[in-house]
Amino acid sequence: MFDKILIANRGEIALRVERACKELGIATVAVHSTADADAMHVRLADESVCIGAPPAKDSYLNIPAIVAACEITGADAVHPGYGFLAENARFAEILEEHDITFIGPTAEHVRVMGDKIEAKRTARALGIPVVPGSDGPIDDMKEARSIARDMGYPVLVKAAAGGGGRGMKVAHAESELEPAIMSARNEARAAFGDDTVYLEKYLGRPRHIEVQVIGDVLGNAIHLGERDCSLQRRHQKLWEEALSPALNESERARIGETVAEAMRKLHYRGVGTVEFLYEDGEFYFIEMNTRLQVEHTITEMITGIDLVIEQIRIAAGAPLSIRQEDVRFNGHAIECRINAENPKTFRPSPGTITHFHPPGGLGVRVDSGAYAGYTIPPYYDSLIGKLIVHARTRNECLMRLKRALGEFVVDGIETTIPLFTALIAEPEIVDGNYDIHWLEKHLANP
Ligand code: MV4
Repeated sequence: MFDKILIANRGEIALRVERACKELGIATVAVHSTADADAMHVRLADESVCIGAPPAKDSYLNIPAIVAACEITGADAVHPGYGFLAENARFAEILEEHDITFIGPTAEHVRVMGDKIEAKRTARALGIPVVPGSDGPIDDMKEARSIARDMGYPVLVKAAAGGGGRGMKVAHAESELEPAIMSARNEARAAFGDDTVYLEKYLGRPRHIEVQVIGDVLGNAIHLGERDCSLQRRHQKLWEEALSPALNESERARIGETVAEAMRKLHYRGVGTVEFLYEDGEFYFIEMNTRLQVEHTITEMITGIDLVIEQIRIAAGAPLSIRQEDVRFNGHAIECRINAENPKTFRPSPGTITHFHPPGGLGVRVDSGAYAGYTIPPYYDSLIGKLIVHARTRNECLMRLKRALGEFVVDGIETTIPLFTALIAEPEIVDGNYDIHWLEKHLANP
């Protein structure tokens, strides 16, 4: 097992990883930019190293500085968290070249799943249902028109290097296809330096359902059920649930086992999330994330499994500590992302928190590094914490969530808390009857 883990991240996820390390008796090294010197993840770590100026490129994305911090402190493994370098295959390789363990999948699997065309090909070969589409990059308009005609409009143009909605354009008719491809290429070239695009049949009212998987070095792989992440605004998840209110037992077992079997065939090592669109009872693979996700917490609440402890044990070569038949889904969990943003305009609201009182009580968890007197820096994403609520049923969970939101005091900045209080009063939310467009439609016509 590792003696010392460097956490190459910040905010609530850095704290989350520190907690797992401490429970395993592993020393922790925090890294921080000059803007995060007073952050809680620095205070609670055993050691800390300043790795650069506030801009991420100078600090949390600064691979030489992070490797140097490992050398200085003698860290024998790095946990990347999510975002920043978590899905950077080159970072994983560089760490391995320095005999430092990257707590994550192999660089090979990070690379394969980072290319959305390669990821689809791999998923399909492993027996996972995928969205009908071009099966490869679009090289010329003649080919594109032919494929789109065969599929039927609307079609979606997607960037191979994309993900999270970047470099995506819809074409509702052939006349829109070439402009959509040109626009997607330009956006992809600017954002990723790679203008490779592919086509998919556009699904109009799907849900976003993702399946949590864990694999170990011995080739075991299990699934831990799904999460419903359909409540998003501009591809930013705000409210996630486990399990999905839309799936029945047989659908859940079918997609879970399909994914687990695929991960066994792939010899996938570590935690991962396989993302689907779900429409009219059918699942369509869109992407795989080879990292721990923000919303891993709700899976932990219903299964009782600490996903970060599993990640660390697996990276140290241990076998999975649970078998598929041991996995139980108890109750229901909902996570609300507390962002330092205006709850109506979503304009960022950085600044100093003057009072911070998180809710508590049975089934209430708050993962946050915020505290009274903490000044939220403007350089990073606006997430200041996650409110996670667990109860025996979804209705009890909604009641508990409403009570917890009412207790949550964050003064000095604006947050998304009032948004969630409003959502709980919406009949379609109470019924779990929403798709990926519901939130943006609701915000446009409250
Ligand atoms: C789609 C789609 C409809 N049809 N693919 C958005 C980001 C990336 N995860 C894939 N995304 C989508 N892919 C096809 N063929 C709709 C979306 C999409 C979406 C997906 C999940 C959650 C929220 C979304 C918001 C807008 C579009």
